[in-house]
Amino acid sequence: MKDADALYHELLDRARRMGQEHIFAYWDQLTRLQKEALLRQVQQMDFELLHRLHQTIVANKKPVNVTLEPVQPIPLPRTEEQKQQTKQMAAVGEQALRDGKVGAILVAGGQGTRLGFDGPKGIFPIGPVTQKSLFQLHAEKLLAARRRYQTRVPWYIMTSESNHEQTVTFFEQHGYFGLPQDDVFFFVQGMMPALDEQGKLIMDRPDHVFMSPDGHGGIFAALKKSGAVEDMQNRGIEYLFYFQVDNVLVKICDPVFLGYHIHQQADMSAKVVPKRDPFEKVGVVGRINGKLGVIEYSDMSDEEKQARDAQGNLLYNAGSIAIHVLSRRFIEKICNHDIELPWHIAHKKVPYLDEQGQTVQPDAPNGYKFERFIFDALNYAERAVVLEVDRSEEFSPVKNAEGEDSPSTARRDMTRLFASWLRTAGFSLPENVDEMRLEISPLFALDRDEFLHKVEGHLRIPKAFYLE
Ligand code: UD2
Repeated sequence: MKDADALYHELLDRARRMGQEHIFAYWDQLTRLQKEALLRQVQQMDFELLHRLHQTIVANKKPVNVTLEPVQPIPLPRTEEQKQQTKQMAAVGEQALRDGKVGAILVAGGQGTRLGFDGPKGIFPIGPVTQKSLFQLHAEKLLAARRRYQTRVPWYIMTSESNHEQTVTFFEQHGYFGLPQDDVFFFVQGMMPALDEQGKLIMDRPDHVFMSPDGHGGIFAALKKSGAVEDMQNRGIEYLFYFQVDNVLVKICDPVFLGYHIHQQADMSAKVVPKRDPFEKVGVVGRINGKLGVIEYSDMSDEEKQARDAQGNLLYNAGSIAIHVLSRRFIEKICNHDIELPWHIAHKKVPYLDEQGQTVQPDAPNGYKFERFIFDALNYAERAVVLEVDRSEEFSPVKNAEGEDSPSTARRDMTRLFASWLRTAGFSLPENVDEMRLEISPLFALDRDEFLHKVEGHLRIPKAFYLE
């Protein structure tokens, strides 16, 4: 670091010009280490950007006119022709996997506030019988895909400052769940400060400006900064399968989805399911002001959420399950700033300092946080595939401690899926399996077809059943 004193004066001057000099209010009371930490933090700050955000977003709260139109995804294969096409696309995807052109990206930087779990969400125990963690479940799917296609699939995992160490330690303690350590690449996403109603930075300690993760859209900057993009280039990775940590049913590196994306030379693609109900908390893939994109549930009006078409179906029904394929070239385009993703604003409770310099946890929202969303990149895709998939086979997220989208519904949905595999294979099971706990390791079978190949005959399944 430059001479601390000189840097302090330079940054104080910069802060003063932007009306933010209060961040140095406690300067004289700080230790040398605290001073250095604060300088390091302020040095990274883009005051101009924060000023623009305050001007354009916080100060200017006028509603923006957005036109929304539905899109028709590629439907689930029902006709013979559609089934044939699905097979062809799977073959394309499988070839890319065998050729070592596919990598996986997991975003796991979120804070999991709604689940109320202390620690990275990926370490949450979820296996219905084994209690294996979300991370292990995903890792085993990748390991199984590597074995099936005799390939390497580098795995890029985005963490945030608050959970990075715990995440890496968890992988180390578990021997990377059998994956070669060289093929697991952790990278940390960026942070953004918050602004109060007056556009001032919020301090949460005398030596620290409050910061929170910059959203999963921060992935592009973080991929570049960490060297992950370079790593993809060096390995000849062309397609990245993107998923979130919370979905227990995600078909990691699904060859059908990869195949469609590759066949249509898409930049970015998205999987969707029909919404469970008008108010389900998923974004909707649609045309926003004429361009393909995702409108987040919190940005839709109740009228839009409930709108119906002539057949009585929800008009905006393409629920985004946050599974994408991105071409590496498209990622590079965004990383090189050819494309700037917008910032979303959220009015939240942000810890702040009272007049005595004590940290206060507010009871009501007092600040604005800023996040970027990866799905806004769809707006810039010249070509994109939107593929409808079966919710019961591909989407069951762990979001809340109880009720919908919770650990118990995730375990139930895994059990139901495995029950359907077992039934197809001729096993006899009670009609309602919700009281049972069934689990089939990805290392035994990654999907229904593989399962059918491996098992034959009839068997009574005990109440708890695990197959590896
Ligand atoms: C997300 C989507 C929603 C729908 C749903 C499906 C957003 C804004 N909304 O809702 O449209 O597709 O998922 O399950 O994404 N994360 C980071 N860094 C961050 C913030 C989040 O890595 O700064 C990760 C987080 O760890 C998780 C994922 O992104 O894996 C989604 O985050 P979330 O749980 O906050 O999003 P949610 O459930 O509101």
